[in-house]
Amino acid sequence: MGNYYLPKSRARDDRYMVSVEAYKHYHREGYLIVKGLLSTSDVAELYELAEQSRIQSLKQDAAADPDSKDPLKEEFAKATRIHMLSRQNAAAERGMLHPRIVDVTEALIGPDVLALQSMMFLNPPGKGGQGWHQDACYIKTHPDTLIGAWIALEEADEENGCLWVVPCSNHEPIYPPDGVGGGNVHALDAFRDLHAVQNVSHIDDEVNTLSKVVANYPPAIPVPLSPGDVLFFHSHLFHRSYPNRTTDRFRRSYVCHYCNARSWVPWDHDGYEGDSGNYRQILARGATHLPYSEPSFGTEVYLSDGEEAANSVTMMGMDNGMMMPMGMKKEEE
Ligand SMILES: O=C(O)CCC(=O)C(=O)O
Repeated sequence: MGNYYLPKSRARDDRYMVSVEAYKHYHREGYLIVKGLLSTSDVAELYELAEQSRIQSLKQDAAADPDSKDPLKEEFAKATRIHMLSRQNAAAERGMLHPRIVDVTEALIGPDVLALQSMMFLNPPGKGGQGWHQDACYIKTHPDTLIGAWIALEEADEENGCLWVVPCSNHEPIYPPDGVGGGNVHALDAFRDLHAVQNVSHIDDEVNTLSKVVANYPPAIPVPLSPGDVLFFHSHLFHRSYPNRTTDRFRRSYVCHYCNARSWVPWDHDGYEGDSGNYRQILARGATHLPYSEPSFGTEVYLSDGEEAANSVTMMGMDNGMMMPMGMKKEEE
């Protein structure tokens, strides 16, 4: 028998298996909701991290403004998100490399998966929200394989500012933001009629002109989620969130980005030296011929050895027009 593709992840009791329908839904509609992907204890660890980060930032601000008398007001003034905790904290790294999240990304964009970015959202009452945008506009991967995983750490609904998506908009190219030389369009000069957009991510649709392209679609849909549910979304999908309209609830979520580990990644959160930032990103599954980083806090990842990665089926044409795997032919000889 010849060499065939071997699954990249070791068998695990808690391995999440993606259905064919789910795979098709993701590629057709640009998103996939996986209910209950993370356990209560996984969510509790990330929720605790969000709380610690919030309290820490409160302390820092209290020190900066010792005259402040109103802790609630001060709290509302906090940043709504913290980037790249996964490079500073073991729990954040575990969250980003969670095997069940990587199981899904392996099926959707893998088999080889690079973990790139993590963002902890706090979104206190009255805060947060990000207008229409496409994630690949911000993080370039060649080939373009970026995917986001939005992990709910508490109930996220329309009131506290859940995500909204435009189904099927993942088939759009990236619209280049005005004034930055084409942004991250994968083949800028190859389009006849691709136009620039202004103020992408601005919360006001009058100002953010990507909203005019969004208007070509049926109305966007909200994605309410419960703790442990994960929304996977394509990096070309039009999506947004609104400010938290509640007076008494936060909207904590952990959002991570991944790409196929064979993609060249001319991006890193805080810069890089050389041609690409691949060497700063963690190989979360499989193998790659490109540089990569290992987990800093010892989180276990399931990688393939070099020999396994090299295995593949080589096909040869037969006289009758059929294709025959080379390995099988060799065996018959
Ligand atoms: O969660 C949010 O409020 C916005 C997240 C988002 O749009 C993103 O991660 O691309």
